[in-house]
Amino acid sequence: SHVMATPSSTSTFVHLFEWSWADIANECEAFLGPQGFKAVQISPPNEHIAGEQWWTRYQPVSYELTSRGGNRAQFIDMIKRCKAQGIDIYVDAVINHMAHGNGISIAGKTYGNKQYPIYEPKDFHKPCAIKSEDYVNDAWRVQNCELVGLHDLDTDSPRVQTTIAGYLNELVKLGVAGFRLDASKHMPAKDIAAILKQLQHSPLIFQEVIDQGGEAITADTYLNNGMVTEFKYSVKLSHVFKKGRLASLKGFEKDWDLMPSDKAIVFTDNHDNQRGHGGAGDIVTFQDGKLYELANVFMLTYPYGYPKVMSSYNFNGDTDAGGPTEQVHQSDKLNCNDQLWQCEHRKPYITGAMRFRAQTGKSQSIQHWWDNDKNQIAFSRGDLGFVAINRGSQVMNVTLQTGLPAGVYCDELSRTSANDCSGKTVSIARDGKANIALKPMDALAIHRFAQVN
Ligand code: LM2
Ligand code: CA
Repeated sequence: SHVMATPSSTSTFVHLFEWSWADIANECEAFLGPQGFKAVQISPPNEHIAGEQWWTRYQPVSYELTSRGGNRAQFIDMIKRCKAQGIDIYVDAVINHMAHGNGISIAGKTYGNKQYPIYEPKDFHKPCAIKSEDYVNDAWRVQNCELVGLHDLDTDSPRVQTTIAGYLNELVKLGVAGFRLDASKHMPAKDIAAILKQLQHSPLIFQEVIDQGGEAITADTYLNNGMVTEFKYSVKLSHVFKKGRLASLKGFEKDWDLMPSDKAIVFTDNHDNQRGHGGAGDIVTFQDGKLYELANVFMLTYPYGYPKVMSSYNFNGDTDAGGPTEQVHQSDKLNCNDQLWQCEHRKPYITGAMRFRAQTGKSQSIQHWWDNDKNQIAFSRGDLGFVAINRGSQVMNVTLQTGLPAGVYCDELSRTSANDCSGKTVSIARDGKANIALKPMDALAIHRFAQVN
């Protein structure tokens, strides 16, 4: 039976959206392992419909490991090479539904009339379409009807539950350490519980439930099964960074009515809402440049939830567009640039904030909160670290209590690696106070384990 795996408070993971298995293996070795990320969320590895759009991955034809990400051998190689770097793999498991209509899969198989290599018509709910008003007033329809025409599996049936559990168990046997359960809101929590009960190990589970309030189905129903995506965080954090006041972030966990920290998966943006799909709003994304980096700095340095860094590609306004055809890692170059893969996780401030979280995770307390009532804030992580963010248009120049012992500290965000002190430094006096100077749209994060001797 299922025992819940929980992440450590020092951990951060990254969604390498639409990256191939070969690229992910290379990234684990070249960057993620050496920098200290905990895990990668990969795009769905199951056999899916043919087509160029990114969302073909969300239309399963079978649970065979043939996808745009690569084949089974490449999948296994990725897991091994990432594991050797200390990096876990989280699979995006699409288990609420199968592909819409009739067609051909990426592996050349045909499907149609609810006939798939692993399912037959009796494994599905009677067809009905989820209408937008159902989300507000009809929980049954949200879970038993079809989401955008995707044939809805009868997740209440023992045969379907065993088939899904078989898929997840197979992945765990290959070394997969966690699952994002896609479209969890569209499955009754008790069906998910019955599937998880059949798992032979304890992978980390996080359920994708879009709950921004006001709907018939609420995220809290799912907390007994594992972690849950906290969409309120993404929307509200985006709002504050784009058009609010950073000072209003003081005590946000209570103000925003969020789920408990140890249940929450948090993110600035995700693969859906960054392009106007699932639960979109006015979301902060890579297109916001420095503002986006500062939002990530806040997410990563503040002790709430298990943070997921989004790693995207330029889609030039085409919200259906698949990823670049160029691989990220080519023999002579790295295709991380404005036109192709965005590699947000490699932006120095984002990577640096991830390292800060790894170093300060032992202290969950926020102390010495300071703000100027506008867009300059600062806080300490107990006596382990101190953060300041200036999203304002004025220079920040203020003497603050840091809660840290006297010394000269290296800023984790602006140094080029964890072994040098090439960026800003902060001098803390005997009384714990320091002069904090930041240009507009800048931040710093210092901690006990990066000091000038
Ligand atoms: C999810 N979470 O609950 C994913 O995060 C989201 O990306 C998925 O939608 C969705 N649930 C189903 O797994 C994406 C995409 C949709 C796309 C579906 C299926 O956002 O636009 O729908 O995947 O590929 C597409 C078409 C839609 C069509 C449907 C069926 O956009 O117009 O509906 O395929 O052919 C007839
Ligand atoms: Ca369903």
